Amino acid sequence: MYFLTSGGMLYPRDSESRETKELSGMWSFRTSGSDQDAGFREQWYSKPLSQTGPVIPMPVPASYNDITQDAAIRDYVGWVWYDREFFAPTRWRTDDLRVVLRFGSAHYYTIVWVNGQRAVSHDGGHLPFEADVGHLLSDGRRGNRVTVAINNTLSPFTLPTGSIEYKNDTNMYPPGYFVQNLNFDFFNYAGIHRTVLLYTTPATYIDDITVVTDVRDAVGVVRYNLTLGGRDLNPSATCKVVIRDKEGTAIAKSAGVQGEVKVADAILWWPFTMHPQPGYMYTFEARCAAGQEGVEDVYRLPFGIRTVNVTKSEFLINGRPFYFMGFGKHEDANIRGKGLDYALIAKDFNLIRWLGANSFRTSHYPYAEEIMDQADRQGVVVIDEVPAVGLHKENFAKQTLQHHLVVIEELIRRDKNRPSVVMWSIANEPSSNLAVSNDYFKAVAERARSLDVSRRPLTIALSSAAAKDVAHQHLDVVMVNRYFGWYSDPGRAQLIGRQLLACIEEWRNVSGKPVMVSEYGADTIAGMHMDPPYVFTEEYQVQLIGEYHKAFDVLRKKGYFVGELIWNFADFMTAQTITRVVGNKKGILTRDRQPKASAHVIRRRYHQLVNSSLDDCAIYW
Ligand code: GCB
Repeated sequence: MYFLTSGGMLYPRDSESRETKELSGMWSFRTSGSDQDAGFREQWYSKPLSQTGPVIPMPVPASYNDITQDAAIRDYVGWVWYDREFFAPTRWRTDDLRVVLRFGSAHYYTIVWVNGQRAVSHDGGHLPFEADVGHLLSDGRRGNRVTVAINNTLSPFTLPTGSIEYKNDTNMYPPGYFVQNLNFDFFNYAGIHRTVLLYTTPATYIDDITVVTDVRDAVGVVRYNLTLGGRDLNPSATCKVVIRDKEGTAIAKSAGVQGEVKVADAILWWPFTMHPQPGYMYTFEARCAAGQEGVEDVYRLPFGIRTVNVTKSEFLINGRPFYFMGFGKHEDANIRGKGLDYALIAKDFNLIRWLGANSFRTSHYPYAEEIMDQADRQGVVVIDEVPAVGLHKENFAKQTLQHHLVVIEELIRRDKNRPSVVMWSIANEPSSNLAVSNDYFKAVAERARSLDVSRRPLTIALSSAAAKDVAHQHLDVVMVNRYFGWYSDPGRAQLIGRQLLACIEEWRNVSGKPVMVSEYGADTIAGMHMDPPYVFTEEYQVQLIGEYHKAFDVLRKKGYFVGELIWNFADFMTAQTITRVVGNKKGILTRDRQPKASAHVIRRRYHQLVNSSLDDCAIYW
């Protein structure tokens, strides 16, 4: 198998052989202004940024766009620069240790220098990247500097896609004037969005762990594979593996870099709507002394034991039918944009449980690992999506495909061990009616299938007409985005049932696969009321979703309809256009996470569905 990426991407965790040091806080920042090359020409990375021009404080992690009062920074397109200083403990200055600098994500194209030396570059946001930097660090007595240049420019070949348009009419625009067009409906937040940290491992280390689980007669079967990295790898090195339960008790053991461990009376990982003890996580503890020096590396990976299967009509978790009830979300909040925020993560998961939702889709890009951790631990099911949004005619190019394949690899490498992730979504609303998209998605789907040893099902949030679609043949589950009563026939809620039933039936007939609705909804200004209902009012959102729900109930009886995800969990920011009133307002919650009337309707429905349809299921708090 040919890998485009190299190495593992285990989440940095402290252990007796590993240490982490976060570099969160205030960094120095400035944009390149209109001279995009200045930072490279003048080598801003060779000294502190404050010595080559003016800087302002910029929080990390956060998007830079909404931090200042300056619209030029909010709307900036091009290179921005960050730096900060840090100390590396003297004890890290040894050949026995490897020191790694890791970024949870930065948007989009990023170059990193340590003490003026180039350390790593990475293309694309939403996913982690890292580099060994031990050899670049100063001795313990002097500080170190990390400099980061980030460019948020999108092209037809980036994911997500976009384009730069020069406006050449000098009667209308000054010379050199350009705009960045986005092929998607969310604000193009940029900056260092997730945690930056340093971590250490022994010089010979556990590079990656893959855990795949199965269940046979109440016995959990855990197949694992360890990859080792570093110099002086001892080919006959052995690894010890211990599986621990939630209390930390060792319940099974194995040895070797590959193997199978059996867990008797396994407590399965269940969604929180299906079991009194949901989100049960075991720990996979690996110890490898693989170097000639015999230093042991220890890594503890949380994992869950569960199965996922798709039949012609059903989505099964642990052999039981699962009906997706949830939403598409965004990483989005005021001031911090897409920046990681633990308070927001905790609040969102409390809201998910309050609403009784059992799932969400990471529309339209991979979310932070800290969010995924909560999904694992709280038993919330995730459809994990790559940032392939806005794929139209000109985007189905070799260059985009090459990047798409890398992104799929990076996502699967990062999230392959997560029990909450039950399906990969390999795109959102592509022009999958075009013949050219056939080979494209065939290639992406083949790559995803070959990488995920556990063979999670694949899907796409489709929006083309079923009869013309060429992508569904490469998928296991069909997701459909539909806006009847909104983008078509706005205000005519009475048409929704007829239109939705016809549409979904057609998808089923064409595909012969389980079908679900991955987006439906209406923009709604909180506090705006009108009766009879009128578009943009809370009454209309309630009426519209009520009509969808009636149709969903008819579809559920047909036996192949596997879920409903409302668009969106919360209001979110978009680019400035005349079709958006300070952002997209299809949230059932406001941007500051307060319920609109529709949130109560959704809450009642999700709770009732769980409590009525599956008698051994309830929402367990
Ligand atoms: C869609 C897109 C989503 C938009 C939504 C809308 O189909 O997938 O990104 O935000 O519609 O509100 O228009």
